[in-house]
Amino acid sequence: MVVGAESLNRIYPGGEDPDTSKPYVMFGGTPYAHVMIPIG
Ligand SMILES: [Cu+2]
Repeated sequence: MVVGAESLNRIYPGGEDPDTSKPYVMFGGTPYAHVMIPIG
């Protein structure tokens, strides 16, 4: 996880039903926003 960059919301897609096969923003727009990056 990559934590603490609000600007990530403009780079990676988010939303409530993200494509988890690609990097996506979790908790976008909150202080807990971070990018989830699939591994494996
Ligand atoms: Cu996460």
